[in-house]
Amino acid sequence: MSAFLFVTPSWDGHSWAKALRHVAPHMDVRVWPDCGREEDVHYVAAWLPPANALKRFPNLKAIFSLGAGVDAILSDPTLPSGIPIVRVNDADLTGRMSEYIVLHVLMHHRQMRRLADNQSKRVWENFDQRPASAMTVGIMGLGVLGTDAARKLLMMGFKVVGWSRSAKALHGVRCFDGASQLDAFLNETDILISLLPATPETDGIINRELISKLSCRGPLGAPVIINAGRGRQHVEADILHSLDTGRLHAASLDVFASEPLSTASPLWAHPKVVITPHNAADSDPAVICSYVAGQIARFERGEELVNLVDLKRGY
Ligand code: NDP
Ligand code: OXD
Repeated sequence: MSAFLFVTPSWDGHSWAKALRHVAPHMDVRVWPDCGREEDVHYVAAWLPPANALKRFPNLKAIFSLGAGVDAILSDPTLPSGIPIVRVNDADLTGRMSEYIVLHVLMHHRQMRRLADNQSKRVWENFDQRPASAMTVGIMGLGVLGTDAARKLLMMGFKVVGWSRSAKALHGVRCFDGASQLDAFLNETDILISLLPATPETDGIINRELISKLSCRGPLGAPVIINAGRGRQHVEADILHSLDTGRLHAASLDVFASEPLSTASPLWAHPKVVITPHNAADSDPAVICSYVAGQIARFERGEELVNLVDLKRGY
């Protein structure tokens, strides 16, 4: 007996199970907490699994993250060791993220909030509007998502710079890498995007000091931050302080240190903040289940799993 278990306490696991049964009708698919015999569970697919959940399955062969980020799985103190962890790398999710990035870059660049405010007051204000080529977008994280977003921003005419851990060569993108080149990257950046994973190195990276190093030479006179990576990366008090002093022009935040964002957070009502509920790039059950079923079929034929998480790097 080989069973597949969905551990998705904050999502409807049954609709995920239905999608997997559709593409792999032969599979014994179960939904947490109804695990059945724990020895039967060979594969788990997880999103925000409860701590200590995965150690219960002695015959686990692979863990699938149902999103691209794996920080919640890796933070489990009793995560079974030696089990491969596969993350999502799929064109559907990547395309959704690039939609979000292009949307928010354009929204700030074309000052849509100012226009909406003017409309609400019946004000006809034809302010100066610069072309995309006057704006440099800096992307922290040039992985699967950052690379696609960079490509699409270039197509819109923006200048694009990028920063990653290891050196990269991307056509049309000035690439920086490592801690020693971070300041040079920030100095070029008018709109900063984070598509970094959550790791100890990226925790709190978007703080007052980093913001003070961003360019103020862009068309808006102060930089913009768009965080679609992980909420632990930005320091909320520093974002608010920088917005209130004018050092930061605006921020789009899709991810937060604690989700859902507390109704008491001052971010909600801040006129320079755009909040989205961690939906920059949703995981579509039909798409992701066919990706997972494909990986299991490969694995059972004796082929390698792909898009494995590197536990040493933490992403
Ligand atoms: P990848 O692993 O493909 O890319 C991660 C990138 O970050 C790589 O370029 C990596 O550098 C870089 N990086 C990691 N650590 C550092 C560091 N310390 N300093 C500099 N660069 C660093 O991930 P994806 O592009 O697929 O996804 C990125 C993140 O986006 C996910 O981990 C997740 O947190 C978030 N996400 C958010 C979603 C949402 O809806 N808001 C949806 C999906 C993902 P290198 O290339 O050198 O390894
Ligand atoms: C994520 C995702 O990692 O939604 O946030 O894929």
